[in-house]
Amino acid sequence: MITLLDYGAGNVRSVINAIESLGENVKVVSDANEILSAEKLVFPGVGNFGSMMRILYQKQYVDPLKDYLRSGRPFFGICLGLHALFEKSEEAPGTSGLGFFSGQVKKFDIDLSVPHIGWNGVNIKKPSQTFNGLRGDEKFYFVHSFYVAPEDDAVVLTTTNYGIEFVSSIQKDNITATQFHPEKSGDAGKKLLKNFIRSPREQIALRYVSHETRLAKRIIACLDVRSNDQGDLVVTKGDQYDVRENGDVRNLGKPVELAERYYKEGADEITFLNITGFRDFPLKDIPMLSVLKRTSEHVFVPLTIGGGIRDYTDQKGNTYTALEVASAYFRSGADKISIGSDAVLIAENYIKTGKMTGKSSIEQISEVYGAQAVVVSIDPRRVYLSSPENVGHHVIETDIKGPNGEGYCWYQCTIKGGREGRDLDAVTLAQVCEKLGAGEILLNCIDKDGTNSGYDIELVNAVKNAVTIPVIASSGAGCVEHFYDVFTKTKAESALAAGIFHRKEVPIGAVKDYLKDKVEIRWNDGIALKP
Ligand code: 1PR
Repeated sequence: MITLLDYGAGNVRSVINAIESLGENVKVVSDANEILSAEKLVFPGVGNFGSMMRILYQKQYVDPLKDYLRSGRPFFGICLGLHALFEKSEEAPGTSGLGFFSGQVKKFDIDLSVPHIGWNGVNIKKPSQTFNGLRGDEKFYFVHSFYVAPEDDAVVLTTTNYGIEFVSSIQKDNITATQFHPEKSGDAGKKLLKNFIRSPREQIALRYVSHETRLAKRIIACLDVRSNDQGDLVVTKGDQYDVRENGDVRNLGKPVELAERYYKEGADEITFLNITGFRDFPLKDIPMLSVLKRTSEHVFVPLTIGGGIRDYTDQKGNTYTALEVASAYFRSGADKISIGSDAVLIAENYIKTGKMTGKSSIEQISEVYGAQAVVVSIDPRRVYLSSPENVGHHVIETDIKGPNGEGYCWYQCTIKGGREGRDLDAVTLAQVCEKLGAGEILLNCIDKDGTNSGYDIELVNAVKNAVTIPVIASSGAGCVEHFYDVFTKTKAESALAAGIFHRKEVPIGAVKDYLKDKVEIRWNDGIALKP
C-alpha cells in the first residue's frame, strides 16, 4: 500500500493512475495521522512553493512529515515534493520549507525558455536501485522554473543540463525525490516508480553514462473534440477550421482510443481541444471530463485540455470562475489547460487599461497551478498588406505573397474557433499573455490548418522571437520533412499535428525515425515505426 500526500492542488490523479497501473493500491492522506502511519509515502507537489507550504502548515502536516522523513521509511517526492524537502525557495521568499536537506530552491537564470518543459535526460551520479531495469539514456518529463541546490553533494542522484547543470533528483537512504515527473514519463517513469514500490535490493550502476543531457523537441498529437449531430463526442478535424464535410461533422475516431494509440506510438504529449467549448459551459460537459479521466488511466505522458476555460454565469445566475473550470480539468487528469478566446479578451483589456487585474483566468490559474500549467492557444489568420506603414500591428515581410501579390502581412487573432477576427495581432497577444503568467504558447494558424503544406515558419519565428516561454508550432504538417523544417528553421520547442496522425498518413514513429540523428528527440524502445 502506497500512501499519497494530496494537499489539494494540481494533478495527483496521474500519480495515482501510474501507481495503480503497476498493481499497487493507493491510499490518499486525509489527516495527519495517516502520514505517521504510512509504510511508503509519495508526495507529488504541484503548483507554487508558497501556497504548498501554507496548505501544509494549515493542515498541520509539517511536523508529521518531518517525523516521517526522520523515521527512515521510504519516501518519494516529485517536483514540488522535492523542493519541499529544502530550507527555502526563491519562489516564495520568507516561507520555510521542511528543511530536511540543507540548501535552497533557485530560479533558472538562463538564456533559454523558462519554464524548462519537456523530455530531458539524466546524468546518474551514483549507483542506485532507483534505476534498476533502465539503461540510463532514457528521457523523463520535466516542467519547472526552479531547481534545488543542495549543500551536500552526496545527496545528488542525478543532474540534468538545461543552460546550466542542475540537480534533477536526490537520494539519501530511503528518501528519493525527482524534479521530473515519473508518472508522466511513459514506460521509463513507470519503471522508476516500480523500483520504489518493489524496493529491489541491488544498487546498479548503469551501462550508459551521459555527461551532458539535451532537451528533446516534442511531437504532440492533437485531438479536436466535439459532439457530432448525433450527440456523440468524436475527434474531428477541420480544413482551415471548417470541420464539416457534406454537412456532417467529420468523425475521425473516438477520443480515448485515439489518445491511447498515440501514446503507444510515442507521442510526447497529447492535447485535447474541446472546439465548441466557447459556446457551451464545460462543467456541464461531463463527457469531456470523463474522456480525460479515462485517458489518464492509460496514457502516461502529459495531457493538455483546452476549450471554454473562462468565467461563466449560467441561466440561473450561478457564477463559475475559470479557475473552477480548470480545477475540474486538473482533477480529471489534465496536466495543463489551454485558453483560447478568453486570452484574446484578457489581452485586449490589458492593452486598453494598462493594468493587470489579478482576476483574469490566466493570472488566477497561473497563481494556483503555476505558469507551466497555463497554455495560451492562438488562432491567427493572415491579413495581407502591400505596405508595412501605419498598421498598428506587428507586420512581417513575407515570402508567401498575398492574393494580389502583397509582400507583407500581420497575424490577426480570432476568437470562437476562428469565427470572429479581432483588432489584435498574434505577437502582441503572446507577449501580453507571457506577462500575465502564461507558461507556453500553442500557435495554430488558420491559413495552414489541415492543408498539409507545412508549418507557417514566418509566424512561428515572429512569435517565438518575441517571447521567452516555449512555443508549440501547430497547423499544416503534411510529411516528416515539415517537422524537420520547423525544428531547424525556428526555435519552437514542439511541433503539433492532427490530420496526418488521424488519417494514418504519417505515424508518429515515422516522424521520430526521420528526425533521429538530425534533431534531439525522445527515443524509447517499443515505439512503432511503421504504420
Ligand atoms: O476559445 O478557449 O474555447 O478554445 C477553443 C480551442 O479550440 C482553441 O484552442 C482553438 O484553437 C480550438 N478550435 C476551435 N475551433 C476549431 C476548429 O478547428 N474549428 N481547432 C479549433 C483548432 C487547430 C489545431 C489543429 C492544428 C493541426 N484546431 O489544434 O489541431 O491546426 O492540424 P493539422 O495538423 O491537421 O494541420 P477556447
